[in-house]
Amino acid sequence: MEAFKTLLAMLLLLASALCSANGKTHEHEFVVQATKVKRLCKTHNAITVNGQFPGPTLEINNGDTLVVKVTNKARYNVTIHWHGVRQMRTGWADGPSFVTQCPIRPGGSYTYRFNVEGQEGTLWWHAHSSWLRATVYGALIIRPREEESFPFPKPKRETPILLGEWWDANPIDVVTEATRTGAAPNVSDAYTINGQPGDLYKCSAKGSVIVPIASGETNLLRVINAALNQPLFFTIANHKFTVVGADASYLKPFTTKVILLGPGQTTDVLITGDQPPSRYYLAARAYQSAQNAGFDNTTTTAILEYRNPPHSSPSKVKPLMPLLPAYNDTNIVTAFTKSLRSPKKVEVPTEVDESLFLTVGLGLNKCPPSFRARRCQGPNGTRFAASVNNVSFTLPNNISILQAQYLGIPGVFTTDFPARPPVKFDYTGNVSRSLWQPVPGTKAYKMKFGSRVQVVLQDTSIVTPENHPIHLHGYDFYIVAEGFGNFDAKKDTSKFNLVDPPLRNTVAVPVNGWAVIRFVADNPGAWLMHCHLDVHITWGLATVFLVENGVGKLQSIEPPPADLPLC
Ligand SMILES: *[C@@H]1O[C@H](CO)[C@@H](O)[C@H](O)[C@H]1NC(C)=O
Ligand SMILES: *[C@@H]1O[C@H](CO)[C@@H](O)[C@H](O)[C@H]1NC(C)=O
Ligand SMILES: *[C@@H]1O[C@H](CO)[C@@H](O)[C@H](O)[C@H]1NC(C)=O
Ligand SMILES: *[C@@H]1O[C@H](CO)[C@@H](O)[C@H](O)[C@H]1NC(C)=O
Ligand SMILES: *[C@@H]1O[C@H](CO)[C@@H](O)[C@H](O)[C@H]1NC(C)=O
Ligand SMILES: *[C@@H]1O[C@H](CO)[C@@H](O)[C@H](O)[C@H]1NC(C)=O
Ligand SMILES: *[C@@H]1O[C@H](CO)[C@@H](O)[C@H](O)[C@H]1NC(C)=O
Ligand SMILES: *[C@@H]1O[C@H](CO)[C@@H](O)[C@H](O)[C@H]1NC(C)=O
Ligand SMILES: [Cu+2]
Repeated sequence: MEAFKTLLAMLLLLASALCSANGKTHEHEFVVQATKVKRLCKTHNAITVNGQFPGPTLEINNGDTLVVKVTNKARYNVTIHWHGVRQMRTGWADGPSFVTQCPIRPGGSYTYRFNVEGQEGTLWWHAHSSWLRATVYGALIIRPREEESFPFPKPKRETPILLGEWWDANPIDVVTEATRTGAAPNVSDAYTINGQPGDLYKCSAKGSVIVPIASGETNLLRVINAALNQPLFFTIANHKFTVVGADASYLKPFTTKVILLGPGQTTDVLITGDQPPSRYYLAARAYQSAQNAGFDNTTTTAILEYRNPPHSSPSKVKPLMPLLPAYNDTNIVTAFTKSLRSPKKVEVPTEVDESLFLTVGLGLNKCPPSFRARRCQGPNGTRFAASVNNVSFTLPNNISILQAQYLGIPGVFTTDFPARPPVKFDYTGNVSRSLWQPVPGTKAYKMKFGSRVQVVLQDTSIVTPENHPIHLHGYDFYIVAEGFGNFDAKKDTSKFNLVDPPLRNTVAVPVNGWAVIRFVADNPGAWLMHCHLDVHITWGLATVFLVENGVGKLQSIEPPPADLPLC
């Protein structure tokens, strides 16, 4: 029997290898381990991949297959998510713990196998278990197929720019403390560029990241917001960006001085060495839309340094600092977001089979009678919560949702997730206190294969309005409209861009506003949709779309890999 199973697994492997015979296969080993990392004058035992921080950059071409064996030598459960990869029929390789797999336990391993097809640009990978992604992340670069080229002049150099968030503490302790007290977690102590805080922080100048450029050349920066909890503005002194892509889809190029990335989002920009040869800071700092909430108000920098051969670098010059938008400059965010367009007319579903209206926002739970006061240190003795349509999502802890769905195991989740808010109210107004307490649940929303789906994501002002970066696993979607206040189908539908909207995997829902996305449910599986501020997913701002198998030959999820971790 075992031998038969092994044979079957090998045959399946062979079959999937043949299916993706167009591209190359890249094999990698990731060892998740504690590594000494010195930042802000102190040495921490950070969890890293292969001892690198940030982790290894994966470089592939469109159409290639990735095979990554992850071995867990750390003391925490871990999983890896390939952020933005569509995972067509390979949901077992998506990674969110207890959604598509049980975690890889300390000492265990799991091999993620998947093909990347029809996506070009910059994605990334990160841990999807507790707050491990604070230090477990890296870039995933997808270049055009070998016989094809970029839809812009070939850049002279390409540099990944990973924006991160650093705690002068163990991030797992930070989230554990918040879960215990019910209060907001401690804010970070630094932002980082490629793992380094830069010149404006104590003990950090020596490690400052240098981004080389030469006069006249045009280079590609692949900017990734890997921060846990903070949307970030990013800019360079005296230079302009030409935005050419986001979330591994190309955009109609436009120029701007500053870009905004919510956690999870990527943006590809071209920069040209058209300034006097010198040194210029690249800088990132917070866009903070929540009111009365503490945030990390520091600025991370790297240095754009002109290196014009045969002369050596002007390394002694003090770099020029750019102006950054004010932390609350929502107008800049709106102007930037409105500039994003697909390069040409795209196929957006014009009819809709599934129409969902989802409120996304925070909540406060009353202190349960059995809890001591020290466990209710949220505002006025409450505990922080968050929800989608008033359901505060709780993960299973003994099986993944995908396994339960695949094997037909009942009692793990229910499929009664509401397609609209259970109570209608003035979402962005002065919301009555009686509406502030969401209800915990593991509820999923089922949809038929091939459904044309529209989701209205509506921010609420409960506790505070806030810009929420909402990420959908397994899909890219078109953002057909965004606005402020309450979405009004009568008034707003006529403004939808069904011609050239941007295609993304994460939408930054405007603070006290809404966004409308559309996609075709052509990928069967269990797909997490959640706020990519880790503090909010910790509080329950998530739900799961269960996309059923279709009837066609390539419309069913593949069988689970033999080494899928079990609980
Ligand atoms: C959070 O911040 C408080 C106040 O600075 C500090 O006492 C506490 O140790 C911090 N918690 C963690 C887990 O670092
Ligand atoms: C953020 O820090 C700057 C100094 O870098 C200060 O001027 C500003 O008041 C701070 N803003 C907030 C909201 O803390
Ligand atoms: C931004 O915050 C400053 C104070 O830090 C305040 O004066 C200003 O009015 C705020 N701007 C907006 C648009 O809220
Ligand atoms: C806490 O209570 C005070 C006094 O009743 C009130 O003014 C404040 O709005 C409350 N804060 C929250 C977040 O509920
Ligand atoms: C998992 O746990 C739930 C609730 O804790 C329980 O009802 C269910 O039977 C368990 N399922 C499995 C497969 O162990
Ligand atoms: C919000 O409504 C409450 C009553 O529900 C009222 O006491 C409060 O003053 C209102 N706040 C504002 C800013 O209108
Ligand atoms: C959420 O559900 C709880 C419990 O039924 C209720 O008290 C609360 O008003 C609901 N809130 C919203 C926004 O629907
Ligand atoms: C690690 O995962 C296992 C399931 O595989 C689970 O039972 C255990 O509680 C997890 N440990 C932690 C610390 O979350
Ligand atoms: Cu959020």
